[in-house]
Amino acid sequence: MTTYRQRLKDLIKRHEALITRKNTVDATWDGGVFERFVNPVVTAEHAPLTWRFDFDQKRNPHLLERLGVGAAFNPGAIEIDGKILLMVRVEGADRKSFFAVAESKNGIDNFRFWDEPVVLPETKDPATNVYDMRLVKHADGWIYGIFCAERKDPKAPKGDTSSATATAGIARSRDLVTWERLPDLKTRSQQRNVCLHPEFVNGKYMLYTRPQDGFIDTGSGGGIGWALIDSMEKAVVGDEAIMDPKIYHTMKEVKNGQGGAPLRTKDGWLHVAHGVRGCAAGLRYTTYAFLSDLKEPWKVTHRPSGHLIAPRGDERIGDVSNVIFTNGLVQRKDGTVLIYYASSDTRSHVARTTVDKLLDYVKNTPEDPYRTYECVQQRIELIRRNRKVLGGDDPRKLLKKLK
Ligand code: M1P
Repeated sequence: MTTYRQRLKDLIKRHEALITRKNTVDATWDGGVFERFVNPVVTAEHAPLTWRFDFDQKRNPHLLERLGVGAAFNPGAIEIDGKILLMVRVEGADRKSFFAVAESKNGIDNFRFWDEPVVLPETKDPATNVYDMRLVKHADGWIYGIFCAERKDPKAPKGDTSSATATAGIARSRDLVTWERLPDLKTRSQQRNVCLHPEFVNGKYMLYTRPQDGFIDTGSGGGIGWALIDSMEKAVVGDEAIMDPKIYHTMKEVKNGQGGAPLRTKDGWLHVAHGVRGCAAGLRYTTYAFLSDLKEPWKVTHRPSGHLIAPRGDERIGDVSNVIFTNGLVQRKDGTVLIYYASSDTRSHVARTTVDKLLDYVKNTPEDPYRTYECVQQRIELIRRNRKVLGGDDPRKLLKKLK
């Protein structure tokens, strides 16, 4: 039998080894638009041992886990003073999510949680669950966190213990430690995946929204919407329009939602979002990118077809399988872009690319023509152009020339 002392030593050593393990580029991935990494950046096992175990030997002689953590996913992301901070959705074994900040110098590995989770003040109508915070450093000087506040549906018939409502909760901070809770966003419909645009637009705050008729089923809603609002202290959406609709037989045929705040680039606002389609296995979530106008960010100027990041290998399996979700991306000074994404509502990963590559991707990937026939034409055009470049159809001939 392992002694208490031995178990304690093993636990601490294993945890430290996990946190400090180096992450390396996944050499088997060759899409070119972004790099994948071999390891996730944050997992449930990254949660500090002090959040999970009672280290008082008298009270816990077997050194059992008292408050388990099941998942660490859908992180918001921000760079402050050269460090990458992730606002991770940590899910307890009790299924309640809470927010906690994990910090790393390079944004690729060595993410370590701060000592305590975030204490997010409640409103007068407390939410049962909160999750998926988009962190935005706004031009007004505050760091805003907009997240989903979930409550039991007050209209649910007796015995229905699963119907819920989704509302956009709003909080702001200067340091990610102390948070001021503001009233929830007022809108006509339910909302999830709401994100604040980082700059004022026509002197107002701009929100990316995702109106939905129900908690899961978006009904007549489901696209990425936008709205200008006067104040964050009393945030009320009046007019709301859809800028990126859901579309039949695409990877966003069921619903879609803005990811982290878009990045300002010379050619427009660069967005990474998620799209959902249906299939026999249920819903399939992937991420996609698009570009919108610098002055009128609701005008989408470039829509490359298909997904940017889809579940691959182990990423396909988890608490909610077949899901890649993103709500955080960071542009570093040197032009590197770190896209944080979660796989299957279980763990968090990073994809690394550059502004240049993403702009090339969004501007030069053809749009989805929405019909097989047209898609084949697109591909034949590519093949024929390549034939001219290669002087044939077989890239292996190039190998000789390259030697
Ligand atoms: O389970 C997959 C995702 O489902 C929801 O996203 P959406 O609102 O687009 O359906 C969210 O609950 C998200 O957290 C989750 O990852």
